[in-house]
Amino acid sequence: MMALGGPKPFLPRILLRLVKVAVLVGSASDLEFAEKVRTRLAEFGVTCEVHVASAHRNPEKVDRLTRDPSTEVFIAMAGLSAALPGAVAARTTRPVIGVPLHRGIGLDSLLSVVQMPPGVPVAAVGLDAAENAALLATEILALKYPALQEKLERYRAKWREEPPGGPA
Ligand code: AIR
Repeated sequence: MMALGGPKPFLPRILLRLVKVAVLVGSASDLEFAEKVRTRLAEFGVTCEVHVASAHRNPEKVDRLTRDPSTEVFIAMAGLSAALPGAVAARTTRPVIGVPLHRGIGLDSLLSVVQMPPGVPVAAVGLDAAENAALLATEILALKYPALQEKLERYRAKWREEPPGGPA
């Protein structure tokens, strides 16, 4: 909540477009979930880059992407043995949001993302919860870009009035 009477948060649209979220998916077959993230972030004026980079099939690419100093938040998604969020978290101290995808039995990817060892956290959302990942990324970015905080407040207020399944 913004302090009453405090300075008006202001960030020109053009600058918000420079805010960088990197979305990594383990396979091209996961791209529909990356598009859900892109769509939700776009509602807040935040852009993202999407990359197909598997922790097991393209570890060098994962390595290169995590070294990009301009990325502020990572969202990593994979199904089956979903090592990708953890592999990203192992290489950066910037926030990593992990989305386990329900491609096998579900528990496989869920536990792979949630059960990180001490010292290497991943902020795990639910199975296939791409939209929550986008919202969480926006909340993290809002700590640095106050204009996003206002947008989040408006989004939440609207959501209370019109929940996705219709009025309660
Ligand atoms: N995957 C790819 N490399 C490592 C893992 N865990 C995951 C992908 C995808 C699933 O394996 O994230 O959800 C199946 O990939 P594909 O390419 O066979 O469709």
